[in-house]
Amino acid sequence: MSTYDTLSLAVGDDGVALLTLNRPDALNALNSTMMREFAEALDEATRAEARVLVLTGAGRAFAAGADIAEMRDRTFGDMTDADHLSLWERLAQLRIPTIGAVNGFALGGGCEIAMMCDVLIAGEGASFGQPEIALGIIPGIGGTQRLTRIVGKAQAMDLVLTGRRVDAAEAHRIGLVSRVVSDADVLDEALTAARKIAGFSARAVRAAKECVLRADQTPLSEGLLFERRWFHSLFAFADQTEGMSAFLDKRPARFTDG
Ligand code: CO8
Repeated sequence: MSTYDTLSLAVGDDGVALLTLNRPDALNALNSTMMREFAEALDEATRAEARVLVLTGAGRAFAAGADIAEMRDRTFGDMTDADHLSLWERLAQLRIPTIGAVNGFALGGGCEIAMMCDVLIAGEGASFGQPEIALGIIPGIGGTQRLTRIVGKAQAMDLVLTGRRVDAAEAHRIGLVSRVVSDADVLDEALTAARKIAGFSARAVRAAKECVLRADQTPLSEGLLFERRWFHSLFAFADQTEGMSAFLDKRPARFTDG
């Protein structure tokens, strides 16, 4: 377990990394120290050869957004010169799957980070929203772009223009989250899913993630070709023979990443 000032990281022998945002007194508001440490922790998880990353928040929030106290006196020059915010994007660039375990508030930048995760598991008491409009700003790390791609224009406009919060049930209905479970079960559910993914062939998992993400970025014909090429490629590896042999032999597969 590595403890930073604003978060902690634990990478288990099972290949699952658990990254916990940890400023509970400020509802895990995302400040510049946390952004720097977040990038360092992602590097650490990569060095430790984590196969799946679970991201959660300590206390009663996943994250209630960017730290408003830190941001209030910033100028345009401060924001653009230091390129404040850019390191958060590192989460979206991870090659391994990421699972957000959302307890409580996921607002503003917190909702945007949640949307960078590949799978989102929310507790019944979770709430999501892009309340930046009420602060005289707009979302800055994907709240107008990822949200629109995930839930469509009608829902995204509603959330971004009114700043209203949606509860976990509504978030599930509009396709913002993958699963809703009881608040007490969120982390366990996420860790169980992470362990399951970590047990599969790493190359197949990487291919699956890359292909799904491609769907947002290419015309259908290109996406289908990309998927087909990956599908063919996986037949180059021993894990394909093992997975299919295990099925036919009626035994669990022993993937070796070979
Ligand atoms: N920034 C700084 N401090 C915060 C934040 C925040 N975003 N959210 C909560 N806190 C602090 C409160 O100031 C309070 O501190 P203190 O105890 O010292 O007064 C403590 O956390 C507890 O909060 P509340 O007392 O307000 O708790 P409530 O249960 O009454 O309310 C809410 C919870 C509804 C979540 C409320 O705190 C709230 O509305 N928070 C702000 C939400 C918000 O507007 N978020 C958007 C911020 S802007 C943004 O995210 C820009 C995104 C683009 C860049 C992203 C880069 C990371």
